[in-house]
Amino acid sequence: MSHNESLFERAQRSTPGGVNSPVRAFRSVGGTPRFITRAEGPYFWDADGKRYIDYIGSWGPAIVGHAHPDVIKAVQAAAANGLSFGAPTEGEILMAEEICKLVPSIEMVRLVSSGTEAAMSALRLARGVTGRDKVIKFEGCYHGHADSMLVKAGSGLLTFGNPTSSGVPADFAKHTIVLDYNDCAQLEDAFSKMGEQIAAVIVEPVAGNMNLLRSTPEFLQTMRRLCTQHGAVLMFDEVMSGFRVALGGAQSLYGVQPDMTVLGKVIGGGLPVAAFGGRADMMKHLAPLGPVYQAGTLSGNPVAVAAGMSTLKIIQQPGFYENLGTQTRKLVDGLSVTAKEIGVAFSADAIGGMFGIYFSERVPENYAQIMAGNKERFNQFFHAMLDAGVYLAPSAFEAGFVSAMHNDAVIDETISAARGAFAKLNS
Ligand code: KE4
Repeated sequence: MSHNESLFERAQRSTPGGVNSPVRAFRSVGGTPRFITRAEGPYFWDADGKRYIDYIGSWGPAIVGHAHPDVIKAVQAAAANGLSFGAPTEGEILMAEEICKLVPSIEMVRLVSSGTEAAMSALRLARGVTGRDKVIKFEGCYHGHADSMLVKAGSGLLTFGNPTSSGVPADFAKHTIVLDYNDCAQLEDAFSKMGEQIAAVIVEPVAGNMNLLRSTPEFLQTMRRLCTQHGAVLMFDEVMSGFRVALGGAQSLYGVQPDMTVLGKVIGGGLPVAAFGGRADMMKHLAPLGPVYQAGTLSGNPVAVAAGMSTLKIIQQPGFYENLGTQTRKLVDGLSVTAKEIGVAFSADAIGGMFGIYFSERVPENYAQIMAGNKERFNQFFHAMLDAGVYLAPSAFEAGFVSAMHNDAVIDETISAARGAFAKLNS
């Protein structure tokens, strides 16, 4: 039995599924999860000492590469001064000011400890500001596991949502309307029927939780127009796309300004920092100024903020995103060319340092097309790549992430591993 297998067996005795977050359990792809012992640059090593080229990067945070010396030094220095005070620190001001500088739509920001907490708090704020209950989300988008976000489309288009998780009261789910991503007609219809009841529209402007899916410019523009027209809050969940697809996030690429933005992942550099922010007139409804309550023992934690600030400093270096985009594009183009040479139905897409791979002829343009992809082939490809020392996201419905440390040699090694993996699919 491998060390990974014995650790997994033991983990399952004390933790449900043996993991602290479901996707890590490999249930979508099968097999034994790899227990990671250490990571450096574009690599991490498992409990059996095997090295992998890592394409999840902690699901986004490790954009500068694992164990970056500057980040480690900043964390060590901060930790030496104490881990948490439950009182304000200057570092939190610096982080807030940096976020407001880099994401101009954010006039004020509140730091929290996870993307779920940020999205949940932002939705409560939108409901508090508007005095309305309904929120619109989109099939395939994930905004963390707060009750009102664990909802799938109702039976009819505009019927109330149904919980996707047990434990979510139907009474909560009914306030969430789930529409199809990139469908402008549905948005128009929803607003024409219940515009004055809608507190917020929340969307991943570049989606990454159903695999990578680009929104069309008209989708975001329609959302912006309708929210303005009906007094609803337009909320971009950029927990994944923020500082990942571009320094200014997806909103800077599309030129659409939301009222609120949810952030996470990269701003913590691997430690727990997330945030929600936006128009000052809305943010001032938050306690202790206003009636919308939100709090957190470890919000703005000084050690986590040190990791985040060090990461934000590195990504602002000249050429950082040009390099990241070039390397990610090299990866997806190399995979596509190789698959074509071998005759495998495959496509891939990349935005900034985020990519999607699809076992379908063309890059999907909506949720249904993503779902129509060949999941079994992805799973075979995933394991062939894992055996070859390349760790992709363990699900056909997740995006992949490249770091600044994925240089040409790393990309070339990945492509040659893919050549073997594609060939296995055809054998
Ligand atoms: P967390 O609570 O996991 O920090 O963030 C939730 C969240 C919110 N919004 C978006 C757009 C997100 O992508 C996420 C979390 N992303 C997943 C990746 N599919 C985290 C991985 C996991 O669940 O273990």
